[in-house]
Amino acid sequence: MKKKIGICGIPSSLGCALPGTKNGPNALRQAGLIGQITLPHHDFGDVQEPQEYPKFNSKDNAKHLDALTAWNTALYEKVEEIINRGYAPLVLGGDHAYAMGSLGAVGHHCMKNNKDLLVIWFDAHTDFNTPETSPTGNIHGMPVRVLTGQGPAPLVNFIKDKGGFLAENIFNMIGIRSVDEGEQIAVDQSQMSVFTMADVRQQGIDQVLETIFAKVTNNTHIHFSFDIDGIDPSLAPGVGTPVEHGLSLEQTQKVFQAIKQSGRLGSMDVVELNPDTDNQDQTAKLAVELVSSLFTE
Ligand SMILES: [Mn+2]
Repeated sequence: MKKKIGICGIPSSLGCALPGTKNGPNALRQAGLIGQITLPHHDFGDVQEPQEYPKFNSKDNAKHLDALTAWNTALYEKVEEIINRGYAPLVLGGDHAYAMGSLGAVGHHCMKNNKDLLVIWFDAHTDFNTPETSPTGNIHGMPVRVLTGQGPAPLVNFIKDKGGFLAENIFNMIGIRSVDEGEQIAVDQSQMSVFTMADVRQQGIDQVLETIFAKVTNNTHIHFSFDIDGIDPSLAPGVGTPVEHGLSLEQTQKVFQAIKQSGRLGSMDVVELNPDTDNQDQTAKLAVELVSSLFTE
């Protein structure tokens, strides 16, 4: 990366079922992430908990909608500030609901600067639910749908008012193996490129990465949304929503290598680390090793 890295944490787990992910930023820092980054960087600290915010009285099947909208607004503004000060944002979650604030700010920055945004969504889940299709009402299953224009009104309006929706065809998903029933219909009708674990097994990870990176030009800004649950839970047990039969260490490393070699990484989220379910910091240490590999010479 040519730019200096601007790190911030979002210590909240309101988008998922378990409370542990709010300690994700702290666990990543404790495991030595900042010290492992050898490129120029600055730690902007954690987003502060919003104290007063609008209440929407929404009847949607969407838990903590008011607070999550406020948290995402605060994160959006923090990421916007990091970008405006000339840094490439590295956001430490927190759960994946915070991709709305983070990727929202990145997306609008790319729109204003005529950059072609390409999102690599590394995940066990497509996160493409609406309140109608979600079995749980947990908003960390909805961020991609909200960013592309559907979902709970306060969140959809937040993205729309800040700068508009993102196009579906910029999303490239890897590691997918858990999609809810109604969500699957929407995924099939979407223009996203979704590579399931079955695709990875059939085509091989090299072919999958070749297909995705063929779209990268010298005007591409890659946003890497790294949900740790994309990795197999035997290697990364410390996540909020583990799903069996995920990406192996070698497959995961190949994804990271392809991103690094492209030279186009412009922003990143590291989400869903749950220290409560981790096994002696195994997952935090693995995440630090992988993430820091992108930010060294
Ligand atoms: Mn996710």
